[in-house]
Amino acid sequence: MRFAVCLVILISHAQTARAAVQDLSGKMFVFPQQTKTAHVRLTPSKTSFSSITVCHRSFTDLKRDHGLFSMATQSNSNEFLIFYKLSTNEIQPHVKTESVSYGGLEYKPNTWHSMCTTWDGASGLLQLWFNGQPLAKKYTTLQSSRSSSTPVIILGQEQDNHGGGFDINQSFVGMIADVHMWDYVLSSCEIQKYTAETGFTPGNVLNWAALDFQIRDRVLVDNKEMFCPS
Ligand SMILES: *[C@@H]1O[C@H](CO)[C@@H](O)[C@H](O)[C@H]1NC(C)=O
Ligand SMILES: [Ca+2]
Repeated sequence: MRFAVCLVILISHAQTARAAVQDLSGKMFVFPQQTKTAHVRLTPSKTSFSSITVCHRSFTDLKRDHGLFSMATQSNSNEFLIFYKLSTNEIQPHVKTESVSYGGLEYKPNTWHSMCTTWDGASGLLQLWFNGQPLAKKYTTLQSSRSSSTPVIILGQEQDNHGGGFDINQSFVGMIADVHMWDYVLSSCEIQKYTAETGFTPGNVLNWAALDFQIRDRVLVDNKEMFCPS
């Protein structure tokens, strides 16, 4: 009995340690296989948002639909989702039950793409910045993201329910880095600085340089630099 109690303490301690905050500057998550389980769960420092900005870089050669950033609440599995739809070659940001589409983008395979999505809860306007280029502002929904349940934020899989409901055919394979989230609309200038990787204000909800995350199954942390510095 005493041994069992000790074991429980050890296990819970190990889980706490695994979820420790890490500085991932210069690193990336590698999703090397198509699975319906492998993912990274990010713990945000805030849980309700009147506005949102999410920025990330990703690299893939997938020729099918895939999720790039999935935040679910108990009431909305697509509370905030960035999704690539192959059939129309569109990046589709979702807010709650609404979504908008951005087509005609050069979403080339085996290339890093920077994306920042801003959503202003006061006007309902959403805007995607693709590789530093601002795209048309589009209307989504007015309701601010206030929820009794803690949002679950997942990279590598697309949630169809709060923390699960994954579809192998929407999983992400490739690399994701530099994930930041703010609870306000980031200025154009700050988004340009993010894209250029020069001294931007890190996310106050998710900060890649102090990221609270847990890995499930085969996802690896690796160095992002892929070329010899000249
Ligand atoms: C995934 O896609 C493959 C190929 O299109 C299909 O055969 C399979 O049934 C799909 N799996 C699920 C779970 O939808
Ligand atoms: Ca889905």
